[in-house]
Amino acid sequence: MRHFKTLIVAGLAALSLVTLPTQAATVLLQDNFNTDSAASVLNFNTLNNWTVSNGAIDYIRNGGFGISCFGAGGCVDLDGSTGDGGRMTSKSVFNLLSSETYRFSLDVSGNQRNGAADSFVFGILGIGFDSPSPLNANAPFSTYIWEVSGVSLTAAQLYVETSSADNVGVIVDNVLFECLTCQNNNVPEPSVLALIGLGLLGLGFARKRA
Ligand SMILES: [Ca+2]
Ligand SMILES: [Ca+2]
Ligand SMILES: [Ca+2]
Repeated sequence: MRHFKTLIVAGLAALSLVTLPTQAATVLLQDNFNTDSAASVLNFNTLNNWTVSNGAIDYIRNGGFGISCFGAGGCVDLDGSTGDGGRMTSKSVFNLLSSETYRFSLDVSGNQRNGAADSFVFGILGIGFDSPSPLNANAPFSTYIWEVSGVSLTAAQLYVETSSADNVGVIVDNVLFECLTCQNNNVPEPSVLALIGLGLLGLGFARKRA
């Protein structure tokens, strides 16, 4: 019983290490696509934070192929160059709690290359998605927001996908996934949970030895 108590105290200490100052929302994933590659790459499949499936995407450096990203840096043409637009799925998985509200937002423009209007969807696998109206080629960047609450799901993954199949798709930049209601980062990413677990193990062993 006493040992159990010790573990709880150790857990609280470990949690306090990853607690950030009070803020309005807890950022769970943020990606501006600025460091994935130094150059534009067609049919790119090594994004830092996303896996590509169900087709292909192109990685764009600002100005590449005549495409403007949201600013300097990089972004994604959601329809690569294989005639089959792709799906990006987050490598990070999230433990979503039904008591919290989450917001998934991203900046998206039209294809910028005079192609037909393009559809896209973005959402969370296993929960649902938002499907904005198709974007005309010259539609400027706008921020699209989808909020979800009252759902409980472990290993939730974000995704963005297009049905475009003509090699020119919507341009995606600045993905942000936040918990709007979480206090004190009480929904850490699994990677952080793992670190806490390791910390607990270490502290447990240290206590035993002492
Ligand atoms: Ca960017
Ligand atoms: Ca393309
Ligand atoms: Ca298209």
